[in-house]
Amino acid sequence: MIAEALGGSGRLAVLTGAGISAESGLKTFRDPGGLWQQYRLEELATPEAFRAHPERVLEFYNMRRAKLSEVHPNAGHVALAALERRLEERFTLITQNVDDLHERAGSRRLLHMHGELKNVRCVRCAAVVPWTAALRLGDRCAACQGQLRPHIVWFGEVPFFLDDAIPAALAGATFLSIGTSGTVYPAAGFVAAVKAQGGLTAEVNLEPSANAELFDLQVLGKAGEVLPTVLEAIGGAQAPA
Ligand code: BV8
Ligand code: ZN
Repeated sequence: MIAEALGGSGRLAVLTGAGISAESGLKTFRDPGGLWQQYRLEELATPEAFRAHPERVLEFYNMRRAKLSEVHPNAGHVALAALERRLEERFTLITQNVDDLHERAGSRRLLHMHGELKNVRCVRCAAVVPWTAALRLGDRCAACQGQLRPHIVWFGEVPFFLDDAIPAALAGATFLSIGTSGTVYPAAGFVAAVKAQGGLTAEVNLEPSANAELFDLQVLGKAGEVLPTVLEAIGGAQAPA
């Protein structure tokens, strides 16, 4: 059983993808009806797209930022926050998601490797600024007057925390992947990195991911239904810190 396997006194690194927010009402990217079936990724989620059609790109992220006020964390987000409170510094949550549902559920040891919808960034001085309204062309950085852009890692850009916090979280840890298709690198390579160090790997996903063969354990099901039981059992099986 996954809980006994993941229990113990070691550290746990969790990677989440769009699947964990699906039951909250946010679209995934690659499932039927997902964002990349409705829109062309190349026209919205690349630096080239922002240079060529800035208004179109800003509108896409404005729409997704506005949607956040209509959704709430689900039982999967809540279960992860509860496990964090139990494991404390032995726990790290790495998310590819740009929504804010993990933090609203109470997660704090959280790394947004692909950025956050609720922040924007200056293209000139890289200052990061909280932003809840629509972002318009002409909205400028208060410090240097540079154009503000979504604080999102687009395809071809380097994700955050790869130099320090993510390798530290993965080193010697057990790895649990939740609700991600395993198609976007470097995140899709984390499971191989953990396995190369001898760590145990598990995934919770609706369907097997593209790199399913790299997981020692697999639980197929909806994150919001599976995680409360599985994570409670993992927390219970952990030795005290
Ligand atoms: C980089 C932000 C260099 C914007 C995103 C060829 C081969 C290999 C790699 C490449 C290649 N060509 C290019 C690359 C690199 C490229 C890449 O991987 N491309 C792929 C597509 C081939 N990667 C990059 O460009 C990255 N940068 O490589 O920099 C570098 C790197 C390291 C060191 C030095 C240099 C940048 C990638 C960041 C891209 N940004 N988006 C936005 O949000 O608008 S990626 C986008 O996909 C999302 O942000 C998301 O984070 C990411 C992953 O998607 P998933 O979360 O997995 O979602 P998906 O829909 O695919 O899957 C959902 C899953 O949930 C499914 O499995 C489904 O079954 C499951 N599910 C559904 N419902 C539920 C559920 N599970 C549980 N419960 C449910 N209820
Ligand atoms: Zn600036």
